[in-house]
Amino acid sequence: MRLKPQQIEDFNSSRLKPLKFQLDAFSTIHGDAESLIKKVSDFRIAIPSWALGTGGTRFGRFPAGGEPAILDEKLEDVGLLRSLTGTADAISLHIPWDIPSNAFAVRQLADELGLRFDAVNSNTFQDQPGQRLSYKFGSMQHTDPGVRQQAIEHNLEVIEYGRQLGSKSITVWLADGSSFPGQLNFRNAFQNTFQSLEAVYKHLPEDWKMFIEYKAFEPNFYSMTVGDWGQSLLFASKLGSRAFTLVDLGHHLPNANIEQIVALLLMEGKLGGFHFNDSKYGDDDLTVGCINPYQLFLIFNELIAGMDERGMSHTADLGWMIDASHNLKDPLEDLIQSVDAILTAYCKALLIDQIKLNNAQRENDVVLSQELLQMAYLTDVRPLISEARRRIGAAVDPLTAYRSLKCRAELIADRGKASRATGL
Ligand SMILES: [Mn+2]
Repeated sequence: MRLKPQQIEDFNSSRLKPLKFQLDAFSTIHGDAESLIKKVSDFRIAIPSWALGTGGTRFGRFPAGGEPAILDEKLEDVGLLRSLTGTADAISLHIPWDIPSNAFAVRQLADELGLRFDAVNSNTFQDQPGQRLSYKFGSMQHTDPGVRQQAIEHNLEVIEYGRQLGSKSITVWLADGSSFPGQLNFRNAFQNTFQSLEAVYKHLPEDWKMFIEYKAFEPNFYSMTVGDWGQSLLFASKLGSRAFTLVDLGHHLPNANIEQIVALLLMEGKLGGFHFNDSKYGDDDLTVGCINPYQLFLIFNELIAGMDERGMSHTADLGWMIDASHNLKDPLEDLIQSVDAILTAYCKALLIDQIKLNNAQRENDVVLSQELLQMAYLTDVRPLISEARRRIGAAVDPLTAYRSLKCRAELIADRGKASRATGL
């Protein structure tokens, strides 16, 4: 399903008058909003190919109907998100769930839809049909050099697919670890993993980055070989200047101070990518900002301050991706809500007066420091986001547009009620 620019324009037309009124009110109270609107309209987020279908849990799966069953349909869905939001303009492929068997044709379709290819993702956490050796006891950490070599070769194959599509980075997330005390020699597991990562890193194209994603627990419950940002940073530092840590918001132990982690990784020039989602307990993969939007805002405060200090581009210098899984909601509605939450947190964090904050911190004015954050957080930035969207030809209210244009019904009519996404 593809939307015509006219459909978006028609949807927006009746909403422009109240929007203008809200924008004028904002400028009267807060001053000129032009630079904020510009930054929001420039922001871009990638969508993973596995988030377009219902993820389900290990207990059950309840498909939404009209799910994209093949890669072309996944691209079409992200194209739909791009038309509606203007912000979601890239797809992150998971290999082998989404192998681009005809890279030329896939690239052509992406060009037509105005999409980029974000980081490619390798998978050594499952055994695939016909695979020679099993990853049951890990992949890059494995005691058997043959298994490690197989995992290395898979990652090289993923890089090759990505290269054909114009990707510039690979994300490596390993399920490696142990579930029982005594099962694993931690030092050997680390060294084996490092040597395997190094073998992949040596073949990384010059203009590529490698992202090393950590996770505190699951599927292993006693130790994870890349279990936290310290371990990821250790691998990335040993590997070299093109290896970075990737932070997934759901991959920490409860109550971890993620904003502090982000601040320090940025300070060290080692934050490379970011996976957005939200959680109450563990890796819940819920809609971004649905549980703790204030934490998301605090994270963006550190991201912006850290990136500005290093002269980094908010748009291009970190890999932004939504990494969520949808069990109850229409996956596209969930992604629209996630994009909304990200832009809202980003825009609110842009409102923070960093000079005043720095002064208040220097003076140890705890109350004022907190107030400066909360004043920004409590400001309603929705009109700025709508205006940013209008300027890039997107819907001023993407969720309502998605519903009023009856997108899911059309997808079901095109693909059928039983169509199911590959992947999780
Ligand atoms: Mn992730």
